[in-house]
Amino acid sequence: MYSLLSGLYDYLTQKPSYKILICGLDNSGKTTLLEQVKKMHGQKYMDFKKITSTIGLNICKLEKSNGEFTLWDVGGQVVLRKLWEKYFNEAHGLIFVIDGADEMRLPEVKETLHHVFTTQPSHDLESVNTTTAFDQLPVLFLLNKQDSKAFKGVDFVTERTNLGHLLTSAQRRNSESMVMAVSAIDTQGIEGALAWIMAAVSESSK
Ligand SMILES: Nc1nc2c(ncn2[C@@H]2O[C@H](COP(=O)(O)OP(=O)(O)OP(=O)(O)O)[C@@H](O)[C@H]2O)c(=O)[nH]1
Ligand SMILES: [Mg+2]
Repeated sequence: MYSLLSGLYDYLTQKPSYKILICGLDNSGKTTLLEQVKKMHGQKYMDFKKITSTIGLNICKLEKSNGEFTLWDVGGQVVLRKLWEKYFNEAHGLIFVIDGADEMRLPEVKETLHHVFTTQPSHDLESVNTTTAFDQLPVLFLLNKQDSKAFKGVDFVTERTNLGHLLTSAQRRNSESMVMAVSAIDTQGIEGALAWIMAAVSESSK
């Protein structure tokens, strides 16, 4: 009887769990951001100076009143980008990190965004449905390195990467998108960014 009641209690009090994928070009600051989030939440984190380019997957779990959120940080090197697809189907939301201080790589950001948001996942090529894996997910575009003197600003980056067009595209009108500036190093904007993606993810899963 006790185990039945405790099972029922667990079921009723169970929080929904959500997965949020963090992707973007190599060197944009995804892992630094993830480790900073851990630090801000009193979790064990890696010394930022010791972070090297990601090959596998880094994870951070956050318990919030509206659910349990798992952040997945994947590698952004060219050869690893095709692996992002593996996580698309399971993700409830996406954070796409852009180095806002690296003007030289903005054309590559533009090309990658175009690929991610307008190309079908390879296993879906036969499908007649022309939406991409991300069209239905809330997406937060984070312009990182706001602390840097070379930071270009939201308007400049949005224009150079064609982000504005992407945000208003027909496919994305059904799901939430946002652009925010942050600094993974000095924490500027991170709290607001997390609050936005968590609220968007839990709302869109209702
Ligand atoms: N100034 C500044 N530098 C940053 C910031 N965030 C990350 N960096 C630096 O950017 C470099 C790359 O950071 P990573 O976190 O390894 O980048 P990543 O996106 O995880 O790279 P991959 O794992 O290769 O995809 C490091 O030298 C970081 O210290 C930031 O907010 N401001
Ligand atoms: Mg990394």
